[in-house]
Amino acid sequence: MTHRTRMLVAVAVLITSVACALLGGGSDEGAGAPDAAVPVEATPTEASEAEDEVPEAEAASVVEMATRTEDGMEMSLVPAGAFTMGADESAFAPERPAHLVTLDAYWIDVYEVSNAQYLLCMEADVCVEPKIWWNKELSGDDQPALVPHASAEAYCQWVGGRLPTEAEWEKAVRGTDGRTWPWGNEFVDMIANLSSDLDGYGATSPVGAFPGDLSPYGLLDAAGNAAEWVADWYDADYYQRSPVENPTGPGSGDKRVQRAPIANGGGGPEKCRTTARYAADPNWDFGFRCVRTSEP
Ligand SMILES: [Ca+2]
Ligand SMILES: [Ca+2]
Repeated sequence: MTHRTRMLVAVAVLITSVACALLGGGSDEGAGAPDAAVPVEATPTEASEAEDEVPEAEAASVVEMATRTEDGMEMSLVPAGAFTMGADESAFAPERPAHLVTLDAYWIDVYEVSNAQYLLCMEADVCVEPKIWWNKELSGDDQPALVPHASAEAYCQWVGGRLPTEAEWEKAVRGTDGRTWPWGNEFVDMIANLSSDLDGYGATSPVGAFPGDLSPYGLLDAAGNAAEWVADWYDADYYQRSPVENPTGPGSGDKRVQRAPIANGGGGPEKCRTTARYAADPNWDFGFRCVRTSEP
C-alpha cells in the first residue's frame, strides 16, 4: 500500500559568476513590502568578503527524494550544514545582513501543497475548507491550496510534519551558494509564474507547471506561483540577531513571515528573490509546503 520511491539524482550545480543585479528601490504595489527606499549600504569590498565565506559550504544538489504516504507529496532531503542567509547587497533592510546559518537535516516538499491534497485533509476531518475556494480561478485541483497560517500548520501536522522555519525555507530555495533566485543569479523572463499573465497564468498555475523555477534541492515554484507561509513570526530586524544554528524566529508576534509573494500578491523579479521576506496577517490566504525531520 505504501509506495516509496527513491531516487539518487546527480544534479550538476550551475554556479554562475555573473554579479547579482538587484532591482532594488522600485515601486512595489504589494502590501507588506519592506522599506524599498533604504539605500544599499554594503560596499563592493564587503560583498566580496561575504561571498568568500560561501565556498566552505558544500554545493547544494538533490541528494535523495521520497514520497509521503499521506498525500503522495514528493519530498527532498536537505542535508545538514551551513548556508548563507540574507543578502548584504539587498536594497531591503529586513534581508540584511548576509549571515551563515547551520541547520540540521530535514525533508521538504518539492511542490506547493495542492487543492486536491488539501481536500484529503478535509475528508479526514482535520482541515477546514479554504474560504478562497469560492474563486474558481484559484480552486482547481492542481493549483496550490491558499489558506490562513493556522490551516497550513494543521495540514503539515496531519502529514506528520510542520511548516518550515524561515531558515529552512530559504536554504531549500537558495542552496548554499548565496544565489539570488532559485535557478541562479540572473533573472529569466517567463521562467516562473509571476504576477503578469504573459506567462500564461493571470492567477496561480498548476503546481510544478514551470520546470525552470527549480531550486538546487529540487523545489519547484519557489520563486513564483503561490506566496508561501513559513512557521516564523515576522521581525524585520531578525537577521541582525539570528542564532547561527537552527533559528526558529521570534518567540511571539502579530504577523507571520510570507515568502515570494508573486502570482497572488503582485510584484516582479525583485519580489521573488530567494531572500525576499514580508510580514503578513496570519488570516490572509497563502500557499505552503511542509517539512519533517524524519524520512517520509
Ligand atoms: Ca502569471
Ligand atoms: Ca511559490
